[in-house]
Amino acid sequence: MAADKKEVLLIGPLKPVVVNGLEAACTLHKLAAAADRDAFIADHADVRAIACSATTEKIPGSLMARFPKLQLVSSFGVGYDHMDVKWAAAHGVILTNTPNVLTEEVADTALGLLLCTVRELPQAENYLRAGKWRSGDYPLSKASLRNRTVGMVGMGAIGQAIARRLDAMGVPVVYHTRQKRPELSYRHYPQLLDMARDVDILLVIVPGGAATANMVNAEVLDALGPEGILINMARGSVVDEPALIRALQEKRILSAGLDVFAKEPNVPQELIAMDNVVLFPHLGSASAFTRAKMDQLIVDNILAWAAGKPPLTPVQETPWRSWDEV
Ligand code: 8YV
Repeated sequence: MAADKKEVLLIGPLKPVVVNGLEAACTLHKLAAAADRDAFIADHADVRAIACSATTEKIPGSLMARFPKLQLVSSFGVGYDHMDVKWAAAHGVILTNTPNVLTEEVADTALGLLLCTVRELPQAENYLRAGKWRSGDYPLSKASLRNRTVGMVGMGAIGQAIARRLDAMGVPVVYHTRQKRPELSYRHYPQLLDMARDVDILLVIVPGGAATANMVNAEVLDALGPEGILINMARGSVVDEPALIRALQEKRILSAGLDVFAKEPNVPQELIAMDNVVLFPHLGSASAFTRAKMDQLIVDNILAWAAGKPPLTPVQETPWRSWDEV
């Protein structure tokens, strides 16, 4: 019955899976369609659930505070550094993300970026397209995966999916996390610097946010050394971008493959000008197949809430106990 429909505020792009999925069961208020964003928020201050359809939409505490009855923010993306988790935890708001459904896709993309960077595949393709092959072969790639160990910075679900792929390719894997994962047989490094000294590829796949900000800094890059390759599949914030640019320019590391940047979609001109980097426009999960699953999970978390059931994928900082009153 229409009268029973829950009110939901949608922040972010009007994606068909999200809009259709939510409109089937809820009354949806679309912030993206509002002429005056501020007035629209004030008019809908009573909503108890928000859907957020893009990680580019920031959800600070000051925004959540404008909805005094807020119980749930169901967001797109496995990463949730765009939301103020501390505020939500302190105010009893459950945040949900979209893990699991993108794990294998992001791992596939990571392998693609790794191979492109190590074997210079985009550069070689450009060489062919520019008609240069007729005058001679593309130079041998400076690096190979055959004589290298990959040091994973982060070893969550996506990190492990990447490591499984590297296992199959016969590439040794080690990892750095704050806590050792006893269930894994890969060598664990408690200190990132020690691992950077021992390996020649760092593959970054940790959550963004304050705890990991700039953890790959000039010191880590110098420990990686002149044969070193950095692959970042996580968040731009994890790497000190100006330090990385300097290390690449001064050949203190060999090359980098980057799917993420500090100020997306703005990519520093210095990186664009370099031929020893491979740059992807944040492609990790970006297939129609996987994005539809992520969008559906935004909807399914809201539908669970609307039915008074536990959310499917609350983030660990805001575990679900009960919806006092839905
Ligand atoms: C998206 C991601 O590509 O899920 C995440 O956290 O980073 C990716 O799946 C990204 O959110 C697009 O902006």
